[in-house]
Amino acid sequence: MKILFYMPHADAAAWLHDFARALPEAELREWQTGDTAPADFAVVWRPPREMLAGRDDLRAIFNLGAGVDAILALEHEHPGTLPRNAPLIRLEDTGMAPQMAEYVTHAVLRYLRRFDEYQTLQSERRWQVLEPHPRETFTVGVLGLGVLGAQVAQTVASFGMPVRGYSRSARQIDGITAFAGETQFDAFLDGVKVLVNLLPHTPDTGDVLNKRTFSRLAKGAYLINVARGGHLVEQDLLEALASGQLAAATLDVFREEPLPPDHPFWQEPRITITPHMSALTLREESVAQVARKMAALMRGEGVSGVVDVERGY
Ligand code: NDP
Ligand code: OXD
Repeated sequence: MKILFYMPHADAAAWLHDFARALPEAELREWQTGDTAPADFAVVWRPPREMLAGRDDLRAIFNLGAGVDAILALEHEHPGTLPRNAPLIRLEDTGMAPQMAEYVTHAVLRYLRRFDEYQTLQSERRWQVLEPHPRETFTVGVLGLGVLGAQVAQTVASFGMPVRGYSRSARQIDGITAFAGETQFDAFLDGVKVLVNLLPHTPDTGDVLNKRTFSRLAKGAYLINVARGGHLVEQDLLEALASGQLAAATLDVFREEPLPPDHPFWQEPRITITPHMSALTLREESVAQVARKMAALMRGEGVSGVVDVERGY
């Protein structure tokens, strides 16, 4: 079995070492420009077009992340980049779900207990107890009830806040009030106090965090965006903060990453910024999952995590 690897800014030697341990029979190589030698599998993160175009020998492409928006954007820009018969397979959890649950729960509790405001009071040397937010109306709405969203929703619900979830098809998750499809979108949003975004970035979900969406939330709501920067209309967020419709936001993802030094978000104290770290790709778990799926495909078996290219996730 021949495996091509491409992951910019990663320790390629360490990844190849771990793959070699998991699949001792495999021949592994890091892809270099001009490499068109045969391969069975490509393991990639944000690959250049030349790596994949015309590679009809591939049995599958493994995306080293949960989101496939970047690789699908490449296909959209240059149709035919993805070999026709090789499925695109994404990571499923591989340790990202608990990280995401920690990140989002931390942000939700910070707002519930008003630590963001206590931080400001401390900077002004003011000793003042704030009226607590009532937990029973501190409704958290999670956009996306997939591998990550479902675990986030359940973890947040364990702290006693009402939790709603929104997906494309109907889902049933213990302790979560579920909404599905466009016709239930407004009912999902109405009165939500903390909106968490864990949707994939697709043609249907781009710009979903916009003025209209914010206007349906409770006055003084909070936004937590951990999915993709392309979901957020940036100017609408700044205006919603200025009007008080939103009280604060925690953002882990941005339209342009790294966030440019002159971006207005850096100047807005009610926006908390982290550098796309809410759920990092973990090498050990990812190699184990990908290696297991490669072995299954070699035996002619099906695997989960296959992306529906038309749907975009
Ligand atoms: P999944 O594919 O498992 O879940 C996607 C969820 O979104 C599903 O519930 C799906 O509905 C729902 N959905 C998709 N399109 C729509 C739509 N048009 N309307 C309503 N619901 C929709 O993805 P994951 O949970 O694994 O990951 C989610 C995203 O998180 C990734 O795509 C990625 O962008 C982001 N991410 C960010 C990271 C970070 O570090 N910031 C790390 C990892 C991921 P249905 O259940 O019906 O299919
Ligand atoms: C992912 C990410 O999609 O890291 O996995 O953002």
